Amino acid sequence: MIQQSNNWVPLFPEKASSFAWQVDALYFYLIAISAFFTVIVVAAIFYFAIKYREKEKFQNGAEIHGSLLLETTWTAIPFLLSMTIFLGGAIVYYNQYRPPKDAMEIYVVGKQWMWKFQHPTGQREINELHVPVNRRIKLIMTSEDVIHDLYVPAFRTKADAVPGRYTTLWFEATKPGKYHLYCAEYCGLNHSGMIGWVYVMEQKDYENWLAGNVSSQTPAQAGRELFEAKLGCASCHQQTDQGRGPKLAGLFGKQVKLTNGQTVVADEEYIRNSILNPQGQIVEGYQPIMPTFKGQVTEEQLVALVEYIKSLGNETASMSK
Ligand code: HEC
Ligand SMILES: [Cu+2]
Repeated sequence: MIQQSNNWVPLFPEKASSFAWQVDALYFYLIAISAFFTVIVVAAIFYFAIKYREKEKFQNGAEIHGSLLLETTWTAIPFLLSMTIFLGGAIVYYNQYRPPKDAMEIYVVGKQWMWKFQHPTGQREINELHVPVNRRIKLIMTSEDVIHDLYVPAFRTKADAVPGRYTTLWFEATKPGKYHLYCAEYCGLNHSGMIGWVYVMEQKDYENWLAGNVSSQTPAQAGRELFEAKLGCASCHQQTDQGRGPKLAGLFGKQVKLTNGQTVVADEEYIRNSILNPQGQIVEGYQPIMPTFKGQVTEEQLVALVEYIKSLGNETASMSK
């Protein structure tokens, strides 16, 4: 199943994402520059060692004074070269660390010693991730215990999954196939077993796969249940502004004014913190009465709550279904 065919350097993992070639190009550019200067320097060492060897005892060399041309050249060339390295690196970095807005979002929870994935349609998988080809995928990751790091060599990308916060990683797979997935941060005894596969499928196959893995609930539906029934958030957060807590519809992505004068953007991290540490950021005009839910909700339930609150943004659309 693993396609190794059109792999132009046999030692390298396959290139299967939209930015894999950029990472490789940068890598080979750095290798080429290093090799070039290594050869020049080593050659010069030998050349001068022989040319200026001692031909006569206690010989004095001719004095050399500065040369502006020479000094300008050996300053300008390394400067320009290092700027190309910087620019190349910056471009690759920006591409990788700014997930596109239209990406499909999949939640990832790392724990000793497995990767848990949940699709927007609710399907869950462990140590396996099925994704459609040619589609931008954004992973929203966290960890239940220690720091892990999700790494897919064929996509040339990786990112830490950190307890207590959300990190993201995005990619667009360009070739159907089966690719290795690793934990790339030493995380304890069975770290080496924290591995799995990414299955990149044609859109049609992906839909079949989704259909064959019926899930009882989407994260947003599970979140709604928690919100309205199990955790009782709805007793304070109602559909109107009359409740004891602010109404949450349309909150996601908006600017929120806090009592300390700060303004923050309500992203996944903000919602997560609002649930676990409500006293940390108090919304302007409200009393600090929200209890903490730390220890009462699992990472997966948190994800569900975040997804539910996100889904309230387009409430009218989802209500009419
Ligand atoms: C006892 C009432 C109460 C309960 C129960 C409650 N909240 Fe709150 N919540 C508040 C109040 C009051 C605020 C505004 C003050 C603050 O930021 O702490 C708030 C703020 C928030 C915010 C930030 C809102 C914004 O406009 O920025 C979120 C998100 C939130 N709550 C989610 C939840 C969730 C999810 C639950 C259930 C797990 C929950 N709340 C349970 C009272 C409550
Ligand atoms: Cu790990």
